Amino acid sequence: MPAAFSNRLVERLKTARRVVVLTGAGVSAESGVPTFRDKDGLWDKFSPAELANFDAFMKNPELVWEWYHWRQTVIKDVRPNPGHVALAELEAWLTRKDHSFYLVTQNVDGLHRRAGSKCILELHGNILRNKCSVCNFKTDAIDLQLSEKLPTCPDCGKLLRPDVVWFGEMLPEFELGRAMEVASACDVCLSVGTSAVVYPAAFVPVNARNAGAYVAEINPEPSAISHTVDEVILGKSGEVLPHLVTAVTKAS
Ligand code: BJW
Ligand code: ZN
Repeated sequence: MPAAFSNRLVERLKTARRVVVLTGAGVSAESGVPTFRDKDGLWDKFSPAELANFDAFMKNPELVWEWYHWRQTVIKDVRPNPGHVALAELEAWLTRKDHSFYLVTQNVDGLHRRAGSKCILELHGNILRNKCSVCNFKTDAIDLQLSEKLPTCPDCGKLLRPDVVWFGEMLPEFELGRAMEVASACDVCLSVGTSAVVYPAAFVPVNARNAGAYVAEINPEPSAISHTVDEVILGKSGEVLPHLVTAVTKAS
């Protein structure tokens, strides 16, 4: 039995003209993609200092590539879960009414797009794309043969790297700007499957709340921003979201 959400949230979503959802790694957990900060999460076994910043990459690109190549392989083999699908259904329902929906995601796995979501702002990039570590070259995933040699840029010859945002790096300007803009102008904001400790992404629900939106969090445990939101729904997104979206879209 999934955790209960309030009638107030259902009513708010039914009448909302602008909805923003921030998602994090927890949304993909039920697809089999590891989260970062849970027990047994990625940061439990691997060190962000050695893997998720530019200096670490320059120091040991073989190690960083080996880790990202493994994660790319995991992600290619998984499928969207009912939580991803429910968010795509909510978007379709709002769009049919000419209302707006933005899915702001910290996830790099591309599962929201594969589930059918359209209006997505990827704040931390996409692990299935690569880019040059020096110039502006970007490419959709190339099949990396890491056993031979590290991939290099066809334009300048320097190392290619995954197109993700590491600690200390700026987020993509358009996506971040638009995310903050829509967060500050929405009626309802959902924060789903994120510990909400990483900034500036965590500003999305915080700014939405400060601007007067009704903010609800869906997570199996409280997050860093639980105390600031209107409603905390303790549960898995793959269980809560389908029920919530059905209650909003199917009832009259
Ligand atoms: C379920 C579930 C289920 C489980 N259903 N839920 C001090 C204060 C404020 C900010 C800073 C600071 N010091 C440094 C900063 C800035 C830093 C930051 O925020 N650090 C904090 C950690 C302290 N931020 C940055 O550096 C960002 N850039 C930036 O600020 O640029 C400007 C600047 C530049 C230079 C100097 C200063 C400023 C960039 C952040 C990049 C984050 N990158 C990563 C890796 C991406 C690539 C990759 O995938 O390898 O992004 S780190 C990692 O954390 C990843 C995630 O997107 C991100 C957020 O994690 P998320 O998604 O919340 O996952 P978890 O694991 O934390 O949580 C999962 C949740 O799901 C849990 O709560 C579970 O309970 C739940 N869950 N099962 C629903 N079934
Ligand atoms: Zn280059």
